Amino acid sequence: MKRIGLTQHLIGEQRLHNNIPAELRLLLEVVARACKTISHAVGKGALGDVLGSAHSENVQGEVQKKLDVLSNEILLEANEWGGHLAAMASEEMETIHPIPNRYPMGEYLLLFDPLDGSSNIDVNVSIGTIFSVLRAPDAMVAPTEQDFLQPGSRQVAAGYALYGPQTLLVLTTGHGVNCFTLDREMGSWVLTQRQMQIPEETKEFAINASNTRHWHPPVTRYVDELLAGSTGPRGKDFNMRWVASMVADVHRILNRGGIFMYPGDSRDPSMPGKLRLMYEANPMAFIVEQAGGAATDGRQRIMDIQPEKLHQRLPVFLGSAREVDLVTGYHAV
Ligand code: AHM
Ligand code: MG
Repeated sequence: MKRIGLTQHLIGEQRLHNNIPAELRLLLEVVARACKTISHAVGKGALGDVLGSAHSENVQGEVQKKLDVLSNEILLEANEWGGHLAAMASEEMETIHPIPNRYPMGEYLLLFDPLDGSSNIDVNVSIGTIFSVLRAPDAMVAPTEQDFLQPGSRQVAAGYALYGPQTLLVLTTGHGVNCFTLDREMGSWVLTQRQMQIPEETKEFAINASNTRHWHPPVTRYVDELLAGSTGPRGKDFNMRWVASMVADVHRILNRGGIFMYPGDSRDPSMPGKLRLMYEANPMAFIVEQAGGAATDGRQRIMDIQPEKLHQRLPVFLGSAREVDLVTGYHAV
């Protein structure tokens, strides 16, 4: 089989669709390279002295792990100097990170969750990096947080790296979803799955069931119907899976179908959900839609939401379109 690397794939896509100018290609190559470095650090574990807490908190009040901080630094350093970006934003930083004056300023904005699945970092369960690319507004002189607040439908690219038994890179630039496997000996990303499509028929769902008692009625109704199995209204048995790393759960759904839910619940009205719109839900929604699935917050398409804050949270329902439509419909009654 002829091996196609990331660069060759991106150039091929540009020739077909004229959607990846050289500057965007450079950006994606640099992000992919940073993910290789993160993968290497993750793989060292205790031998690299990278496990455990960094003894600091991020803006969301979550305790940062050493690998959260390290992955954030790797992405910042890799992307600062290339001239392709105007600014970056991250789950781990309170506000945006403009490109320092000593480097040329590019026309893209990059958002990332440097290491998603924090609770799995120290226990050797799959974790990942999620990223989203936006175009900087035309007349922008010095980037501000406001410049990032664009709906997900404006993303020009999104992807995730999955650090599991294999290291994978899943990427969309708006013409389907492709998956690359890291060849660890060669240090290169090799195209291994083209045009991924989420199967429509599914018997699998993902939700943190420990929150059951806090759910709102539409979520309870939907999950109860799944749990009722072959004797319930769905007429078939469903299986439950929850990795607690969104990247791993989404990757399973891309390959095998299913629905991922992190609903809002009745605990804290100021927390409409756990996941963040700009660097978790939007990139995943873009990928899932490009693979034929759907993504809503229970009421509307995630990518239509006009963001109000960089670290805005929301309920998330994504995966096989029929299932997402069903639970979204339950919110309307
Ligand atoms: P993180 O960005 O701090 O890692 O949080 C996001 C993660 C998702 O990857 C995952 O789906 C969810 O939070 C897990 O939540 P829970 O701990 O409730 O299972
Ligand atoms: Mg996260």
